[in-house]
Amino acid sequence: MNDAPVPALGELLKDAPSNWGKWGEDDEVGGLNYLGPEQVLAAVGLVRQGKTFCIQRLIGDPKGDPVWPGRKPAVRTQIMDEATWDADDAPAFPGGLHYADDMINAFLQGSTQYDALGHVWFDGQMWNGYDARSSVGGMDKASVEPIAQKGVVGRGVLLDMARFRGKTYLDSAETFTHEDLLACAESQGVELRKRDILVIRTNYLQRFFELGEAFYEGFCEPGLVYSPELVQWFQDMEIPNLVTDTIANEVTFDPNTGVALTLHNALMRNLGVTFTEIVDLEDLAADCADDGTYEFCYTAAPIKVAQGSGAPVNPVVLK
Ligand code: UVW
Repeated sequence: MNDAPVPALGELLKDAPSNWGKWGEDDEVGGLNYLGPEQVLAAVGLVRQGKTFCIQRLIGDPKGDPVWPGRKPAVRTQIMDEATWDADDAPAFPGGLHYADDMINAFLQGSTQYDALGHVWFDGQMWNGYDARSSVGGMDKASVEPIAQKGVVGRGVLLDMARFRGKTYLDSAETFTHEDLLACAESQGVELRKRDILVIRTNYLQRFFELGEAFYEGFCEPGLVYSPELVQWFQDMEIPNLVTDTIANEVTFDPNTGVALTLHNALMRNLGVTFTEIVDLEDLAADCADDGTYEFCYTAAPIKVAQGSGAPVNPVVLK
């Protein structure tokens, strides 16, 4: 990084493309509007082998749950189990019914998740120009609720950047561009088309499973890096949904400007591209490498959380 002062997002993105108003002044799902019946039917037509891949990470994985710094992994608490029923004051149900109950206390962005379009902002405005004050006490605008209500079905394409670069996993702060995605697709023998759901594998979280808490020292994930050309490419390609196996879908700090999470703003806030993060692509990637088929029907429905800034999800990929 150079020594120049870090620009404000408003300055950096002042001439960047925007889709505010494109789907009406009340829109809350942005680029998911690109996924209509035509895209759903085309995606379903890609199901040829009957294979399914559930790409959520395991909440409560004994290896640990990687989360954005400052968040905490979900905690599952057992409330009732067989011991409950041994107690003197145990509830009694006719017929001898026993059951187990548990609960989780979790950041909505603490595992595999969809971000609401209003999840990030700058200069007091979020997706579609909504006032950022509408986030106070719960998202009254651009929450995850409309995304969960709509669901996501479309043609997904896996772009295995780790394999493409001949690495077990990408390095911290390693970047790639839309041109690298195109080169990766070409090497995999798959074409990227308009309105595709991009599913990008870095396998970077393998580092978390190897290092544990030391993973967070000097934290800077690898990923896509901002450029005006990249943003224009997403706009021209009408990309509805960006799915990756990293915590935040892009290089954490732009090596050119020092700005944090530029693409969250250029793509999510400005264009309405929905972000899906922390997916587990290992089984899917192995299968794609095995059968040479990198396109599939991608489906996902985050759980419905009123006013949520995001929601957990277990996307299902069908081949
Ligand atoms: C932030 O935006 C801080 O995190 P994420 O999109 O990874 O949930």
